[in-house]
Amino acid sequence: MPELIYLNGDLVPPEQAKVSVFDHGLLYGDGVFEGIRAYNGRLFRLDEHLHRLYDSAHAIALNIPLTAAEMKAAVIETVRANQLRDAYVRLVVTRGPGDLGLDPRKCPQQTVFIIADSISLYPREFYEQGLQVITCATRRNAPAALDPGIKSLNYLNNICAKLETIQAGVPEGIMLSVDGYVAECTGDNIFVVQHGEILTPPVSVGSLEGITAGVAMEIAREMGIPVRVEPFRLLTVYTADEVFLTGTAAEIAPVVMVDGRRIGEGRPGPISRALEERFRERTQSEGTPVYD
Ligand code: PXG
Repeated sequence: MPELIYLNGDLVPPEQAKVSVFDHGLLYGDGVFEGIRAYNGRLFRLDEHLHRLYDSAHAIALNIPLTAAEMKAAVIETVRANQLRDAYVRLVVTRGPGDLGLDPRKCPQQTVFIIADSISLYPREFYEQGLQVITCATRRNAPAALDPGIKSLNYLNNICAKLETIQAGVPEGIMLSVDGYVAECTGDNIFVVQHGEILTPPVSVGSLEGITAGVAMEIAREMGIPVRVEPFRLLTVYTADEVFLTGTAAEIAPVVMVDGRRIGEGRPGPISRALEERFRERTQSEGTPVYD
């Protein structure tokens, strides 16, 4: 449990960090969030996370009552107040308390909170042996209904898919678009490796523009591995040489089985391994310092 939570400008103990039952973040999922990690006393890709937060807020006409610079300072202050070097930061902005109707104009004061907690890591076997995943029956939200590029508090689409993975006893699940293209996983982006090239779906299929995915593509290009961003179907996943997932929580995680089909040799492949290693190096040396 963290010692202090940032809530609307104050750092308060967790038992005092409470929001109203009239908050539209709670009543309607009307709000946006980010999940950010700190490694070795530095916030990894903080500016990119803040950029995505402000873009998501703008897309739903949500006013964030802090400038990006003030928000950045608040995130740093919260990590520092909890004396963390390796941390998971959850930054949430909701429409704020209103009445029992959808109308966002009834919410004069947005709610901002930041939780900085110690990180709970995935088991080492996930990375050493690779993950088994399934394809979920729940399709990813159609961009025309609710664009998955908006990191909103409406995560029921992902939670319904997550329930399927729990039922199947696997840690993650692939989500397809309504028309059957591979979109992403419940909380990660997906990549396949085929004939020495890396392939990932465009966000237009219906996925979040992942910050870890961006780093993985940067590293791949530096290594001279071609990266293609194109729509593909499950067959491309089943027949891939390698599959891996990227996300702030999972980092870069190799996949070795999809719907009972072995991927490649059934072990994490060389490109996934190389990306994982270079990603770890970056997380240890890059980022916005929390302590100076
Ligand atoms: N797709 C979805 C739907 C996500 O929610 C990603 C992709 C990966 O994006 P980033 O920017 O993190 O590379 C996410 C992010 C958690 C957790 O606790 C989930 C995410 C981030 C942090 C923590 O499960 N999802």
